[in-house]
Amino acid sequence: MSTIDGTFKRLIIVAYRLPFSIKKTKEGVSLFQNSGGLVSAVMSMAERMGQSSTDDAPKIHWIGHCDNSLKTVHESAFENEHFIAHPVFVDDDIHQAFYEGFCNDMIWPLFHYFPTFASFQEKDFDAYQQVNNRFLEELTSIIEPGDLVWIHDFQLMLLPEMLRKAIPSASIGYFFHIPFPTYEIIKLLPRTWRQALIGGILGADVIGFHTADYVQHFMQNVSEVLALPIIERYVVLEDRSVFVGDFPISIDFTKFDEGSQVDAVVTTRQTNKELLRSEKIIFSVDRLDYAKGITYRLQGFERFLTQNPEWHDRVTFVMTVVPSRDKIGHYQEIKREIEEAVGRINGLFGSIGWRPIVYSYVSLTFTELMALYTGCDVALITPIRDGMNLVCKEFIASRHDNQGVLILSELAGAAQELPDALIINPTDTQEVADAIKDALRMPLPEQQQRMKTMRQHLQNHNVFRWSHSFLSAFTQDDAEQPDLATN
Ligand code: GDG
Repeated sequence: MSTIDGTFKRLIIVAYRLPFSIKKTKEGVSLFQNSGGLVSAVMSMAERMGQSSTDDAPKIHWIGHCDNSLKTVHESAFENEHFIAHPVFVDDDIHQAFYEGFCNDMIWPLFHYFPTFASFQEKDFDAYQQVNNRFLEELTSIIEPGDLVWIHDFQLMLLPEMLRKAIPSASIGYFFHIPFPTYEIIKLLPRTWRQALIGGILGADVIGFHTADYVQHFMQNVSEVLALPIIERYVVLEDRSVFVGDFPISIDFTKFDEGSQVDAVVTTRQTNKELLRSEKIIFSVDRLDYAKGITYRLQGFERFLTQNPEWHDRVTFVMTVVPSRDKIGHYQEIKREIEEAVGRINGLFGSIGWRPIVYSYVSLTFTELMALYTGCDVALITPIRDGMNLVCKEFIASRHDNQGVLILSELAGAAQELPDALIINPTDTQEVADAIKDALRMPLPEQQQRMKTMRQHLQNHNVFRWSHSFLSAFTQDDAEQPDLATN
């Protein structure tokens, strides 16, 4: 049997979402593999493990939430060539309080610095504890000695400590995908909640964040909330120490680089160009979310149009918003604001032959997404707060032609790695308007030079390097760890 980095027997991923979506069909069920960064990274690790042994690549175990309508489906159906999925079923009312309540209406706004949007409900915290406990039950039913458990994201902050208590010798990694805020924000949480959440994460052996800032914020919270000693990158507990590091997530560079050449992408790109008939195209795509800064982005574009009439009729902003969480009030509100702004700007500046903003509220296919990444002149990515932001990295990796300009918010984690983008503050609508003008006029050699530098960085810092460096933290030399006896 091959091992992960020579140390672990099996990898168990635990994340709220399974690696595929499952649909009931007449014949049984169909699995649709999702192609997100985490799934690609994990698949490549499985392949690497297979290459280093005479066995086939071992399947990765993956624990995730599953809709109750699939409860009657036999467990053997939850398996494909890469993954063995272990579904976690949760009663509908508990799931709603956990997911729409605690996760998306409390942690998400609070951790993205929208404290006034956060709703602090005891019943939601109870549900959060119950759901983390349901994941624990599934985990303890499959875990074996020698396994490495890698837990993901803000939906499962209590799980590392729960697992540590159940199986003290377990090897546990935890990765946080959204920003980790300063203590001034965390302080808004009731004392028992903040102690439980930070203590919960500390059940892991290795904890990862996207940036050094988030690591620093986490460490500050560990000191303030739990008064635990910290030595360099380690939190020192009674009987063990926990490594906390920055591991910026990335993308499968080759998939996007090669995807740009695929026939269907080339054809769709050409069709888009013919339909839009615009000298320049600006593109953005985000899930519907107040943290993505979509309304400020529209204000910036409006200001650009007001100040630069010479660009009227010549530039089109293709803005795609992907439906998300629209049962929650703040999401419905932001959707209404976006649609009002688009209507107003198109009404103010548009003409019979020119629609300044082509807005759609849809999910794009991979081909459509690639056609827009590769067919636009400017990608306008302006979140008010974003853990990393993969869209900007995908845009760069797609630009095999070394052309195109990235305008990127300084509040996205990715900005720390991509200084060759035009970095803006998303609430400074004048800065956004100026950046749009600069991007549209940027000479080709400058575009190429900036794009080449960013592409080189992402080619080296891809998602495989991310997962590898996270997992390598488990095999660090013991000499690097703090001496517990002296503390
Ligand atoms: C969280 C953090 C962090 C988007 N629209 C379509 C589509 N997408 C794909 C993109 C990209 C992904 O969704 C979005 O990734 P982001 O990183 O931008 O944002 P979140 O979903 O909020 O993710 C974030 C991330 O976790 C990873 O740690 O970077 O900060 O919030 O891959 O391609 N894909 C398709 N059609 C669409 O319309 N096919």
